[in-house]
Amino acid sequence: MESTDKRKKIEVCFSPYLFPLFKDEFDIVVVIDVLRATSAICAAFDNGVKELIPVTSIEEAIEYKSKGYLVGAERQGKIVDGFDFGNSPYSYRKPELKGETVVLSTTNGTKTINIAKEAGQVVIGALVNLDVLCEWLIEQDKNVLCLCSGWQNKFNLEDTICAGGILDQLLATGNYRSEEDSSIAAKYLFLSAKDNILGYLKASSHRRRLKNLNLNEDIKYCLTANTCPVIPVLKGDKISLDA
Ligand code: 3SL
Repeated sequence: MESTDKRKKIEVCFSPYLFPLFKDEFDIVVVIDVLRATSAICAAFDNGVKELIPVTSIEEAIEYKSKGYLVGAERQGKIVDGFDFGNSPYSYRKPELKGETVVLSTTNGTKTINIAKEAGQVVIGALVNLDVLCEWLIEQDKNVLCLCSGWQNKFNLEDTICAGGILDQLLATGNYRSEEDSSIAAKYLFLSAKDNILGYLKASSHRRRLKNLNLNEDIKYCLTANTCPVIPVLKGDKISLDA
């Protein structure tokens, strides 16, 4: 019997590894990599970057570099030798990047963006654009999957908390439903963390990894909600602002 429930679905997938189990049921995929790829992408667009090309491999990044593009590349939290910048949101806030096209390759985030495009419209999500993103998703009125980039296919706390924040706002409208335990877990993690996300993540694996690289300012930037009111969407192979 056909369901009479007309509400749209919102669910959370903890890692790209689990994505094949979800991918056929959603219209919009929100790719989340709070530390730091999707926060850096939001920072870039908030600064007026025109387009950003997310590439999976360093080989592709090298090819773009040889064609004269500005290219950022990060592996294991560090800038890859020979590239213009890495994955710090502050690198993407430089005035000289306004109006430019930038290429970016990161350990997990850009890989996840390229995986997600098989499934539906891809939009970039982070804590820095949380509220505007939720408003935009609600306007679209479609089935939404929050896809956490995690760390090398493993679960991570910061992406799950951000996904839980999105779920919380969409469910509050009464126009969405959610059934998966991953979504319930994400929502409860967000509710426990929301008043002090920085403190909540103190012991988290990637926060420790970045802290060891002296990237505390980046961590603070990425964990501060609603500083970049932008909606970056993937169109073909390029990310640009939703028109
Ligand atoms: O994995 C990624 O895409 C990066 O965000 C990792 S890092 O924060 O630059 O270490």
